[in-house]
Formats: sequence, C-alpha cells, structure tokens
Amino acid sequence: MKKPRALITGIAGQDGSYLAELLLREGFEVFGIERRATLEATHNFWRVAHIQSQIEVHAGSVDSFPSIYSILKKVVPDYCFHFAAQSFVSYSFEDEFATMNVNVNGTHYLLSAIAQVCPDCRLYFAGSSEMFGKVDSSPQTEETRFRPRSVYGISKLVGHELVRNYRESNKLFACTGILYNHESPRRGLEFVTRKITSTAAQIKLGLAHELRLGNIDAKRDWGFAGDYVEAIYAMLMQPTPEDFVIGTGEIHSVRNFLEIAFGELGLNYLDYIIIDQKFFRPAEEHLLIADPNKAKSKLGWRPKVAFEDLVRMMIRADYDYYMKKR
Ligand code: NDP
Ligand code: GDR
Repeated sequence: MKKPRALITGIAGQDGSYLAELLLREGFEVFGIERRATLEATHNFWRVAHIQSQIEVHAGSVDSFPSIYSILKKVVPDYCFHFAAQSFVSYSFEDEFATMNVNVNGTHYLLSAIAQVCPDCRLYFAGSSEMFGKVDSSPQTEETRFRPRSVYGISKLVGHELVRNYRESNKLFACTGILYNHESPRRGLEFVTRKITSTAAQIKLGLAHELRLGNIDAKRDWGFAGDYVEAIYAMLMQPTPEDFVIGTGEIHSVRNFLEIAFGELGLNYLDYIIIDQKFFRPAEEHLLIADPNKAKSKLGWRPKVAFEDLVRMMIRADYDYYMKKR
C-alpha cells in the first residue's frame, strides 16, 4: 500500500523535529522545507540529524510563492504541517515587518498553492496563545475573543483567519492549533526556558557566571513539545477540520522554573540572576492559560509530562551536553 505523504514546513525547528519522528513511526513518507542557509549550516540541522536519511528536505523559503508552489508540485503531499515562522515574540517588537512578511504571506502562499496544486491535502496551521493577547477571561477556549498584543500575535491571528476562510470558501481541510508554550531540550536558546537551563548548566560547570533575564514574575502555561505534536497529528486525523486549544491548563512563573532548574543542580538562582530591562516586553500583563477540554473530549489528548519533569528533562539534557563539550 502507498504510504501517506506529509510535508512539514520548518522541519528542523523544535516542533518539526518531534512531528517528523512521530510521522515516521506512523508509517508516513516525510518531506520538509527549510531555508537554504539552514540546510547549508549543518549545526542548524541538529534536531533532525538522527533521522536525516529517512526524510527528504527541500530547500525553499515560505515567503516565496514560487518556492512553495514548486515544492508542492514535486511532493504532492496528503498532509501539510505549517510550522515555518518567525517564532520569537520578542523579535516581533524589533522587526514587525519581517514577522508579518514570513508569518502572514508564508501562510497565505501555502494555502493558495495547496488550493491550486493538491486541494485534498489536509493542512495544519501553527496558531498561538499569543493570538488571545489582552484577555478578558481565563482560561481561554476556542470561543475566547482575540486581542493580540504583539505583532507576532497579530501575524498568527491573520494566518488563523486565512485558514478559516480557505476552509469555508475553498473547502480545504485546514485547521489551526492554538498552542500554548511548549518546550523541550530542543527548544531554541533564545526562549526563556532553554535560556535558563543552558545557562544554569554552564554556571554549574564553570562556563558561565550569571544569567540576565527580564520579567521573572511572568507566568506561562508550559507543556512538553513531544506531547503537543501528538495533538497536532490527531487534529488532522479527525473526520472534519476544526480548531483546538492545546495547553496544560496550569501556569507557572519564570521564577518557579528558575527555582526547579537551578535547584536540580544544587544551586540557588538568586546568586546568579541579574534583572535586565533589555529583556522586558511592552504590553505583557495578560494571563494566558489554556482550557484544553475540547481537545480532551474530541481528540482524547492529554499532556503526559508534568511541569517539574519537563524542567528536569531540560536541565539534565543541557548539563550532559555542556559536560561533554567542556
Ligand atoms: P522554531 O523557531 O523552533 O522553528 C521554526 C522553523 O521555521 C525553523 O526551522 C525555521 O528555520 C523555519 N523558518 C523560519 N522562517 C522560514 C522561512 N521563511 N522559510 C522556511 N522556513 C522558515 O519554532 P517551534 O518549532 O517552537 O514552533 C513551530 C511553530 O509553532 C511556529 O510557527 C511557532 O510560531 C508556533 N508556535 C510555537 C509554540 C511553542 O511554544 N513552541 C507555541 C505556539 C505556536 P530557520 O532555522 O531557517 O530559521
Ligand atoms: P513566548 O516565549 O514569548 O511566550 O513565546 P518566551 O520563552 O520567549 O517568553 C516567555 C516569558 O518569559 C519572559 N522572560 C523572558 N523571555 C525571554 N525570551 N528572554 C528573557 O530573558 C526573559 N525574561 C523573562 C517573557 O517576558 C515571557 O513572559 C513562545 C514562542 O514559542 C511563540 O512562538 C509561541 O507562539 C508562544 O510561546 C505561545
């Protein structure tokens, strides 16, 4: 029997790498899109290096329609998972236009190309809790009003509306996962969780001496990326396309994360932390917390890794990494 074909944009990112592993286990042929510069610098490909021989990665940028169109023509996927994005919220305050360009046009080009080349292809769009922004109520459901407070959030909301429109007007099987923060040892170093675990590990080994952070009283609904790609997969296996909120329903502060991470190494974070205004964000007083009940009842999805275990998993991985590197 012919294997189903799945195309992942941003396959070398955190979620792309976990999803590629899951799809290979499920018997899919897995294809990916990454920018040429990423493919050329092998260190950028570390998250998928162990499965490189089992996936076929095409060089292309999602902010080019011809690039997406020609890759779709070659691959003709049955499923497409759209992760490629400028995903760092902080950077969206620095370069609003680049964020809009990749996140909005990238999604629009992909929808349009799928409608032309392979209209039966099922599409997942990586939406975000940042779409909710300044919320009136917590926790948030699929019905909660969106009031994004960053250009990143706005770009994801436009993507979400484009997905809805192509679903309703072009009859594409397309859905948005509204995902809250999910982390892992494969998280990018600029995000707060990995910044903490990588720096704490280096401090323990004498390779660093301080950790500069912004608002450590900020709170997030943090889960494990490996659990979240299971929800993403389940969304495209549904009989009808629908949007889902995915999160744990629990929040913790950056301070909680610091206590557990440094504590795991026998350190007190207060001895190393420097609060730096450079890492504060404008307009961040909102309380984002998921109500994942729809995903629980319709997808049978539940997060498996608890917050403390996630922090420990990340700190152990970083400690082992820097220990070997030393
Ligand atoms: P990452 O930043 O780890 O991965 C993003 C990937 O997109 C990278 O491989 C990056 O490649 C690629 N990319 C960026 N721009 C382009 C482009 N123009 N053309 C092709 N590829 C490009 O993000 P995550 O895996 O953490 O997240 C996946 C998606 O889910 C993102 O869209 C993110 O916004 C969204 N999301 C993530 C959440 C999280 O907590 N992780 C929560 C909610 C939503 P390169 O190395 O070239 O930059
Ligand atoms: P976020 O994740 O913006 O929620 O976006 P990030 O880890 O960057 O920030 C989380 C919280 O930590 C606070 N913080 C700091 N953050 C960073 N990066 N660096 C610091 O030094 C620092 N100090 C404090 C932040 O203010 C914030 O409150 C992630 C991304 O994966 C998005 O793509 C995704 O859509 C959302 O999660 C849901």
